[in-house]
Amino acid sequence: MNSKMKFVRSLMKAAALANVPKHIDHFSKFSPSPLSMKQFLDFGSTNACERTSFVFLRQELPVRLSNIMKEINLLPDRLLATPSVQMVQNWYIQSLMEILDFLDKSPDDLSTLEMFVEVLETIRNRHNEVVPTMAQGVIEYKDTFGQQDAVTDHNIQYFLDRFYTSRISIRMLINQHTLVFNGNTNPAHPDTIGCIDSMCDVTEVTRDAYESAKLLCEQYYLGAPELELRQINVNNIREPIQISYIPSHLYHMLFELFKNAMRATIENHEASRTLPPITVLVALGGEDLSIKMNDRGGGVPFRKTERLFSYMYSTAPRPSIADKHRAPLAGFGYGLPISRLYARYFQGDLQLYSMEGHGTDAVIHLKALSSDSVERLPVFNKSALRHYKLSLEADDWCVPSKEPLDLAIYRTTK
Ligand code: W6P
Repeated sequence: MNSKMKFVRSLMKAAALANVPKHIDHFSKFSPSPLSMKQFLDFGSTNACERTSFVFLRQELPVRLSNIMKEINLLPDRLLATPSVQMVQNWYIQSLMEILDFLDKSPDDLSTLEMFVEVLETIRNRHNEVVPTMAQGVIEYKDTFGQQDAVTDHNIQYFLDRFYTSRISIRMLINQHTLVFNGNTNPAHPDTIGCIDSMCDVTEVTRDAYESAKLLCEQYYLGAPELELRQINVNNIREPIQISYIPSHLYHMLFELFKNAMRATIENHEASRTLPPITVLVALGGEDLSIKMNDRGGGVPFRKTERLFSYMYSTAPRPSIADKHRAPLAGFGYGLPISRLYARYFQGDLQLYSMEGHGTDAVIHLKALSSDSVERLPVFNKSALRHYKLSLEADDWCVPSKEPLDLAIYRTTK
């Protein structure tokens, strides 16, 4: 490329960049359209139409991107200005522009559809490191402005829960389109459409996740607790428990829970020669599929359980390379909060019930029926805006005093 062409290119890029805020304003006026499991499956089944999927995505992806970009812009300046958050914001701008390029292209050109798949793959790769990069931004913020206060913690929690949910949903759309229309079906799993398995065997995924966590656990400690797995299928005792679900999401959640349960069990039984097993119960009812994982790892004080899901509390500097062999099996990462987002993404949830002195129950609730499995998506609207504009009100509960009671205060008024 000669220098004149380079100059013209840079002018064009600057012009495109200048228009980005207008596009964000336009597309953020639309609400994201949540898809049901059935709609995902239909997009990828025999009557799948790449053209239809393309036309849907070139609108829906800018809508989801723009909705969350509005919220990024509302972050406190001190966080927004960190190099990490700036980098993430630039990835979003770049990706939005690349999709907008398709708005004036004909869906009937095969080359358009081919290029679109390539661009989606580029975008997916560009955003691979968003989670650790945002975590780095939170660290930079904490380093500069000191440790957590309740208001900042609440606001960061609110934003990151929505931001990561949006990211999960955008990656889901990209994965479905690229997997379904790249023509490679997986012969080992005839029931999978893209990354969804319409016959996802929950017990099988549970065993897989246990085995991987066990291998990791055995690398750090001398052994690992055994697994005791039971299942209850109300509809038919003998039938395997299968639902329409994304096996990789389920695996992610279970792997995270197993690591935590194993670490707690081992660290709580260092003095004894035997380890209590981790017990898992999978129950399928008419509406819910629930997975309860119990450990006897001594539990967590009730006061501290909320922290296990806090992005602010759980961001510690990543272990350096030199420390890698000593990196703990679990804890201090975004594993738990993000696992809960995966569960909530299709209208489920993930909850912890801990009894200090005994152990912990971790429960994943999922929808048993694909008709109930619908994406749960953040939308940027007045109500969301209020969350960012309003810095939390002053606390309206008394602070217990640790000072000895001074009766003189009763003679003063408010
Ligand atoms: C603990 C802490 C924890 C978190 C998540 C899952 C299981 C456990 N057990 O002690």
